[in-house]
Amino acid sequence: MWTQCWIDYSNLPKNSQAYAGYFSALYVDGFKKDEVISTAYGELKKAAEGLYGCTPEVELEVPESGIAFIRSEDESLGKEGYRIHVKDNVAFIEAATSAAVIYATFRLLALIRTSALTPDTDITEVPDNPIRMLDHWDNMDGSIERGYSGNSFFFEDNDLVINERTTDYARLIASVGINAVAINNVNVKDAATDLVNDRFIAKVSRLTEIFACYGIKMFLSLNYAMPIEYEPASADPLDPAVREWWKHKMDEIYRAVPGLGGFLVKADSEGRPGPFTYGRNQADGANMLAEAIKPHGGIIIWRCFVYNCQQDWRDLKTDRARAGYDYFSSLDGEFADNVILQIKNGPMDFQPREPVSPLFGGLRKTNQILEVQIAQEYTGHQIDLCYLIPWFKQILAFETYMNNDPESDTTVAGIIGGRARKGSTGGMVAVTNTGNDENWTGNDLAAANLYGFGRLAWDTSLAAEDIAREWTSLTYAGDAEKQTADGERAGDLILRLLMGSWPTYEKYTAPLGIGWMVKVHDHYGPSVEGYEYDRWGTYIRADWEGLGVERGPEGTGFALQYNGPNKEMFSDIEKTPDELILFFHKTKYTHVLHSGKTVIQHIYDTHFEGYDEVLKMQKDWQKLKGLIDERSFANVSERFERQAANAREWCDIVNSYFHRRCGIDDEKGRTIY
Ligand code: GCW
Repeated sequence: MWTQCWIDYSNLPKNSQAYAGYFSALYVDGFKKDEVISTAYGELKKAAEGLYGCTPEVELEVPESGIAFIRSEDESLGKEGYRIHVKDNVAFIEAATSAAVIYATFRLLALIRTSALTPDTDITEVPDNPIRMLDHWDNMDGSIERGYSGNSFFFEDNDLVINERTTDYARLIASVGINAVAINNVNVKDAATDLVNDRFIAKVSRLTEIFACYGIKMFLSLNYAMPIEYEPASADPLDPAVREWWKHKMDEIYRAVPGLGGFLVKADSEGRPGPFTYGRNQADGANMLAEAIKPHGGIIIWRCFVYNCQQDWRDLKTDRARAGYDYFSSLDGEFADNVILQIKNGPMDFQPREPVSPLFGGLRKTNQILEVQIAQEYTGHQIDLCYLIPWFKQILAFETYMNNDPESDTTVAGIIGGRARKGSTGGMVAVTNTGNDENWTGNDLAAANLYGFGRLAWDTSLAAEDIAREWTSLTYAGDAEKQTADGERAGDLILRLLMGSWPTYEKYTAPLGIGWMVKVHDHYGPSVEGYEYDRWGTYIRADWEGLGVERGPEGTGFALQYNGPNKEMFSDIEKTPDELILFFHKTKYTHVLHSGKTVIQHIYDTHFEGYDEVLKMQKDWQKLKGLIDERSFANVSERFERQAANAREWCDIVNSYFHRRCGIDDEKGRTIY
């Protein structure tokens, strides 16, 4: 069996009796009784049974106490927004669509379970992002690319799996406002190509229906090269035969799966085929598919993760960081309306710290989705604790200076939320951290990233700390209120660990924005020069004098891809923020940072501190013994043990590598192994 994470209703919240009355009746007005409304009712029933052992009666009039779903004509709520308010003993959910009722129901239950619903509650929430999506990198053999929580629950032995867990998953992600999911790896290989063929299409269709009950659109990753295997024997996007083939294919797919949201495409990247093979550009490829899918109302999500992965070490001009902008910025405005470009948060690849991709603010006439990764590929494989929401908040807040219009919101959040340009659309997607482990996310605490991503994508103004507090209260419920021996609330302790975890992780791993000092391919544990000597060349350029890649005007020129003040800031080593200095500049070990420390002393200090902080987290967690659920306690204890060993290794290897490289001693005289 598997856990229910933050929507487990077996644990009564504080003051819970005060809310019992809401679960006595449900009244529905103005909605057709479709499967989505039934799902919302089902959820209320589940909660009522779990929390109070009762079943809400469906009544034909507004009950004296209970919950009421009311269809609203208020246009400002849009398709997904809702109002929750309390009058007398009734909690009202007003919304224009049944999908919005689902989101509101989960919200209402969260308010109740955290004792936050009061007689004065009156909240209206409309999501900031039109698309709030999770991408699975699940393969059909059941493995997951960059998966750290078991195998896929969608696929096994080259077949689709549909069972109770599928529904539980839909429920879990709908509860935090997710409205789209792509179920298969963007590297579409072998049997996965057949997801759109007769072999699997009926099961694909059933899956879309399960998600649809929760208001979620399902997507598939598509094999761009598919027509090569058929009559056109080509994937040239401008070849009429190929275009025809796709039109027929899309007709056929949508006949069988009318509810499909569309397709996600990785082309011309890391060995995947794409339009470049035929001398065409990325817009040619995306627009061909967009045209074919248009009659069916689907969308094409086209990834911008296109770069040359075999750069020669002697080549100082080619720069992987430049690639996205180089390939896509000149195509701005050429993509069809039903194409959305999916852009990774940074110009490289989900490092613990990177600058924001200059495509945000570089593209002015193109729909954009921000892609982040909650699968902890470079942030500790869900062994190490790394609550990523504070990092995502910084990315969203980045001012791109896209235009000079003071009226438009040109932060990343504004661009993807469609507020920077009239008529644009977009959103946020995370490469998901889920698998078939009992607790879904490997480390119990990694579920805070799944929860947090959904909540943040819904409301980008939420504080990372508030999200973590909410998650902690919902997950540990009554236990969160207990006190440790030294008088700290258990929930506060967990919150403290979450909030400190990303800064700690950054400290003991790759400093000052350099990234990439990980073991090659596997990406867990340190290997300072691993990628320096790999065919998959991604360089840190360390020598006896300093380290970092020069990306200013004298170097690769990457810094020049930014607008106005950002371009100036990143071009100048003196103005570049400390945390990104090695990303942008080849920097001497003796260079004095804004913090007042030299680069080398910063490296020593942060690595020692980071390791110490992990030991402290591990010790703090032990204070929860006997206070929280035993399974969860043991799960995280075991993870902390491994994290401590990992942090020790990082600290020793990084410090000794740089000590030997530069010969400068630690000011504090600590032993460096
Ligand atoms: O982060 C890198 C991963 C690859 C992944 C690729 C991508 C799915 O190391 O495993 O492939 O990015 O985003 O396409």
